[in-house]
Amino acid sequence: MARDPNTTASSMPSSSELVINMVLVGRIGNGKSSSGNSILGKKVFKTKRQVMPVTFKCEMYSAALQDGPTINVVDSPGSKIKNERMVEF
Ligand SMILES: Nc1nc2c(ncn2[C@@H]2O[C@H](COP(=O)(O)OP(=O)(O)OP(=O)(O)O)[C@@H](O)[C@H]2O)c(=O)[nH]1
Ligand SMILES: [Mg+2]
Repeated sequence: MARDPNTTASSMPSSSELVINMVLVGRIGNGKSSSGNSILGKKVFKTKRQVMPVTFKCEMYSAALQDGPTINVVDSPGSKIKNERMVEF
């Protein structure tokens, strides 16, 4: 994305003021919750190796990286359909 040439460095947020929001979506058991734990650097989302779904409702946890952005991660229940078909909706 092109940056506004009138934007000065002083008006840009520092990395510690940045907030990154992400939502994890995908098929059941494809590692959404595990990925969320890795991204946040802590084990907050429940993960399990099983065929049946593990996550049944959306949950959000956050982490503030030292001198870095705040990251909000929303984990979601898995889809029963293939990812390729999700983009058709
Ligand atoms: N080998 C391997 N295993 C993974 C990876 N990511 C997750 N797993 C394993 O896959 C299993 C399911 O991971 P979850 O993170 O619970 O998957 P999920 O997408 O949250 O599952 P649901 O909540 O049921 O939709 C766990 O036993 C994880 O340890 C990966 O990148 N590689
Ligand atoms: Mg899960």
